[in-house]
Amino acid sequence: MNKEHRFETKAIHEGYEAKAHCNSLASPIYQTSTFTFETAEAGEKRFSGEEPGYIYSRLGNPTVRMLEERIASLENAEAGLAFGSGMAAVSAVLMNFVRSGDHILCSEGVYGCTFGLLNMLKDKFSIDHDLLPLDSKDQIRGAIRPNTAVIYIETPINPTLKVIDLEMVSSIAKEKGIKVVVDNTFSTPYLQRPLEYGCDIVLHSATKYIGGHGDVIAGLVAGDQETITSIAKSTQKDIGGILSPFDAWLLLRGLKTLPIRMDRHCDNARNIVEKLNRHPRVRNVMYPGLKSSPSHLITMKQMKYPGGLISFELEGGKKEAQVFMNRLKMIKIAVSLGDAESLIQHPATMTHAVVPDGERRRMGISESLIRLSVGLEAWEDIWDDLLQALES
Ligand code: LCS
Repeated sequence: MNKEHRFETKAIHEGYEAKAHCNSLASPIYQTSTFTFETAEAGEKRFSGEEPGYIYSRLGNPTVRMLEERIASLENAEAGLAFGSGMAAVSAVLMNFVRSGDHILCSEGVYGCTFGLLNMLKDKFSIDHDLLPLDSKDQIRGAIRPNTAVIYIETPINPTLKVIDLEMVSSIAKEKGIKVVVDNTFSTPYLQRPLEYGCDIVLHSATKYIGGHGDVIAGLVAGDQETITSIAKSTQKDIGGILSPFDAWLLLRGLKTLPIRMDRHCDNARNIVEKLNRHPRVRNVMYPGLKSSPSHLITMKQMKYPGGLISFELEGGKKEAQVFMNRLKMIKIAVSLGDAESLIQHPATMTHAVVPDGERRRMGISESLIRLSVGLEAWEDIWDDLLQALES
């Protein structure tokens, strides 16, 4: 594969050589748990690392490896790793970097289960954390402690879509030798590549845009070879949250169309946002592409387009939000995002229900907040459905 190829080409070809697989156009699925050794001595050499080769699919699998090479290339990273879920990726990365007594600095607003994981690390392993807006140098410098091991960022943040300046955070982290981990789920490498802004590790819930078809749960990680090897040999191998070969194959397929799907998601979102923003029942539309958004300038700096998610509030509270959602006819009520189908959810009672009330409010998640993952349908049909639910 030519490393100079553009993103769209790499998304289709990187990690796969047909010649090495009977010239099969589609990549084969190595649906096997283990690999045989010619002799006992050959097995010994594989285990000692003296001879390269596959051993057992928890330690590596050819179909999964193709995916790992592809995501590494798309994120401009040295190496990649695949996991059985986004949360398996988040936990393997964090546990690789921290030990008991350490501190994690985290964006004020993360996916509900990441918030749950941070609390578990605190309660069980004395790994403390602080959640902060991370929107000024002084604030970040003031929050860093001698034991801060990791700065963990979601950007855009789920579900308020606030954007964090990756270059600013990583420059401060570098001064102090702290690792910066970025959850790039909402952007995908097509819209934003955090390693190019000096961050150390990027991860994804590949369940979302990377898979793109609502049929797989998966996680991906990319970064420098040394860190990726360390994760592969410890928090991946020994905790074991690996991806199945079939699910890796679904993601290889999903990645081929990622650029064109993202273009369409973003175009549709731009059209819907304009309409939503002008509707009298809708208030506080959160979309980093809006010129009025506090995140607009940073978005323009570090993202190709502002993404395919829109959050907004309606007049009223939980009841009004639920009545509105129940009136929708085509848009599906479901958590997850990044699928062909438009999906809508109520973060306060769904994805972020595990976050205590006060903390949730500090994250900017009110009872009337609704998150829409704009799908690939004709945007006019998505808008018609929203409009009839707003006006009926
Ligand atoms: N990171 C982010 C930003 C996420 O949104 C999610 C899941 C995860 C990590 C975890 O990934 P998973 O293990 O589910 O693959 N977010 C969800 C959401 O917003 N709705 O449903 C799941």
